[in-house]
Amino acid sequence: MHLIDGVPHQHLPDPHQPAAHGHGHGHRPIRIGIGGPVGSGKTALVASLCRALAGELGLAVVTNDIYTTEDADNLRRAGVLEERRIVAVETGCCPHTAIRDDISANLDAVERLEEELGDVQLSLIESGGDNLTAIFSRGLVDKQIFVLDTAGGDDVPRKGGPGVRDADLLVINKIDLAPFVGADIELMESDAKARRGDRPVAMTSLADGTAPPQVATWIRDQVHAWAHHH
Ligand SMILES: Nc1nc2c(ncn2[C@@H]2O[C@H](COP(=O)(O)OP(=O)(O)OP(=O)(O)O)[C@@H](O)[C@H]2O)c(=O)[nH]1
Ligand SMILES: [Mg+2]
Repeated sequence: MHLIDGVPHQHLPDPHQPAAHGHGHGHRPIRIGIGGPVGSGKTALVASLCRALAGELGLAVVTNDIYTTEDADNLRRAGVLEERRIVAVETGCCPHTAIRDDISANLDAVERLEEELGDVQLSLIESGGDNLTAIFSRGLVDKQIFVLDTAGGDDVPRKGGPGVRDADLLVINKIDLAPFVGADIELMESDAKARRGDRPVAMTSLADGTAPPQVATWIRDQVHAWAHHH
């Protein structure tokens, strides 16, 4: 049992879509997860992407909070996307459980939203803020972004961990704050790149609400590649 927008919800199999969960079925939209530590800028990134992409792509957004629907409320209040395109999953448990171990609440929410809206080309799923080891199950998302920030300490990329190392895109956010917190952003970028092989790193500031162009471009590329191959 979990809550979707505050309403108790039991996970029941849908008789019309027996094997609809996870990978490999039909022409569903690409699902991109956004994870990372508490306060790194996940919701700010989602908001900026909605501003940049809502005019060109059918969007759906699922947010995860442990006890509240705050992130979804913030996005609705910001008016970055039609309210009906945003759903909150309230898991009542550790954020990583809901995106990695027991993904049923999130799968229910995203499948339901995609079905209701009918025009979705990109679903964004924001994890609750967690620690450096929290990554999404590949049964829930097709690609994932991990968001760090300079204020969390410039040694974090060096410490590595699955998010830093394996996320399809690593975002190092709040570069505008680096001078105030004594963070060396060149060091953060080079440490991150050293752990990631060819996988991309984006250095960003979301302070003015504008989507970082390299992130928006990366998202567009993923959406187009997905549409092309499915
Ligand atoms: N200066 C500055 N502030 C930022 C930036 N990105 C986000 N913030 C602020 O940092 C705070 C946390 O941002 P959120 O987007 O809520 O972070 P989050 O990762 O969604 O947080 P949780 O969902 O609680 O884990 C907010 O007050 C944002 O306005 C940035 O690039 N620069
Ligand atoms: Mg958030």
